[in-house]
Amino acid sequence: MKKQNIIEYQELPSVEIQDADVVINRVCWGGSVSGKEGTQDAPDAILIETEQMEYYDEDLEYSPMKYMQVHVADSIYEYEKIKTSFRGRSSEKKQLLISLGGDHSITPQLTLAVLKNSATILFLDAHADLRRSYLGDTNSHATPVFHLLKQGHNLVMVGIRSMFESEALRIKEDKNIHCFMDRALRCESVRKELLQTVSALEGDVYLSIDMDVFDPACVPSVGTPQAGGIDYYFATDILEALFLKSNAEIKGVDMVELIPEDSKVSQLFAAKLLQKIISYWGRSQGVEQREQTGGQMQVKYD
Ligand SMILES: [Mn+2]
Repeated sequence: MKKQNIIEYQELPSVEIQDADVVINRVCWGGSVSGKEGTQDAPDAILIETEQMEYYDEDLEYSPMKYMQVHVADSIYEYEKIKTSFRGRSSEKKQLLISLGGDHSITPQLTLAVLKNSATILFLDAHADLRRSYLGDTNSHATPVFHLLKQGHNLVMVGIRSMFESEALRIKEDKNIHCFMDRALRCESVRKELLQTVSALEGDVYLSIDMDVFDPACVPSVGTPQAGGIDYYFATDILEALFLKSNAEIKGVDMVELIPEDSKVSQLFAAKLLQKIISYWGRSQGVEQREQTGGQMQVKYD
C-alpha cells in the first residue's frame, strides 16, 4: 500500500465523502499507455495546480467554493479497484463525481461504478477508441468506446480525428454513435449542431474528456498527441450546453490521458477545466442560494 499524499482541491479542507458536494477520485492508472508514459501522475499534478486558480468564476460571476464542500478520495493504483470508485458516497445528496486519470482504459470501469442504467456518454477525444483490443490488451486506452457500447450506452463523440478503418465503419453504421469529427467542427453550423445536441441531452449522462481532444498547442502533454483539436473556449461552450442548458442528470465526469510536464501548461489547463466543471455544476444545482458554509469560508484567502 502506497502512502497517500495529502493533496487538496484549491487547498481547501477535504470533508467526509457523505458530506461532500463534489467528490474527486484520483485514478493513478497508466497501465495501458502505448505512447508517452506518466498518466498515472496526472491526478495529483492537476490538483496541485488548482492552488493557482482563483475561487471566483469569471463567467458565472460567483465563487462556487463559498457554497460547496469537496472530498478528495484516496488514490487508486489497481485496475480492479476502479469499478468500486466512490464507495461511501451519499445516497441522498446530489454529488458531482469526478475522476482524474490515468489513461482512458479507466472509463468503462468508472461507468460501472456510477451508472445503474444505460446512459449517454459524451465522449471528447482525438481518437475513436473503438478497438476490441490493442497490442493484445482488451482493457486498453484504445478500447473504451468498444466497452461502453457493450455496456449498452449511447455515445456522442466529439473531436475525433484519428481512427482505424474498422473503427470508421462502426462509427458510420452503429446507430448508438453520434459522431462530430474534429475537422467538421471548424464549420460554425456543425459547432452549433453539436451544442444543440448537447443542450438537448436528457436522462443519465456521463462525460469523458480525453485531454488529447484539445489542440496540442493548448495541452501539449498527453499520452498520444494528435494534430488538430478543439480549444478551451469551445470546451467551455460544451460544458455550458451540458450543465446549464440541458436537462441531463450528470452521473459522472472523467478527465484522462494528461501527462504532467515541466512547463505545467498542460496540468494548469486541466485544473482550469476541472474548476469550470465544478463551477458550472454548482450553478446548475443553484448552490449560490445556500448559506455560505463552503470550503472557501474555512480558509484565509486574501
Ligand atoms: Mn481516448
